[in-house]
Amino acid sequence: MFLLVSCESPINNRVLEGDLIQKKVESRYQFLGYEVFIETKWLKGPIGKISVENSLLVFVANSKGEVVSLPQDLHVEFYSTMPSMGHPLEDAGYFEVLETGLYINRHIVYNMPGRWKQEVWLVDSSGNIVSKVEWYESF
Ligand SMILES: [Cu+2]
Repeated sequence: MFLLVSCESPINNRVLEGDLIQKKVESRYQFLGYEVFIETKWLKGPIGKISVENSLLVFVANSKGEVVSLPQDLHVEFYSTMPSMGHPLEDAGYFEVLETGLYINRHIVYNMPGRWKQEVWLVDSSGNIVSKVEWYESF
């Protein structure tokens, strides 16, 4: 598993859904093997409740920190599991393009509260996961 832990970024405190234009990403995860970096921001949640759809925003940046679109043949997917109990989340949703380099998934559903291993996958046009980032959150 690949994991780069980034520090809490000032960008996380500034982003609102109505004000999404960011040209620099200062701290981020890298998809190892690719010059593709992401920063994530929960716009809603996360809440471990089956009745709640959570929203995750992903910024994609190049090695200079400029927000850019994903390479044409690649897309991102979300996934999560609860390691202590060995099950996945209820619904991983799907990402939509919001604007250049900004992807939003508004349909992430967890079936219970607890400690979750969150993943964002970099997926090619054949559906192969070519790289991933992961982090843990308790909620
Ligand atoms: Cu569980």
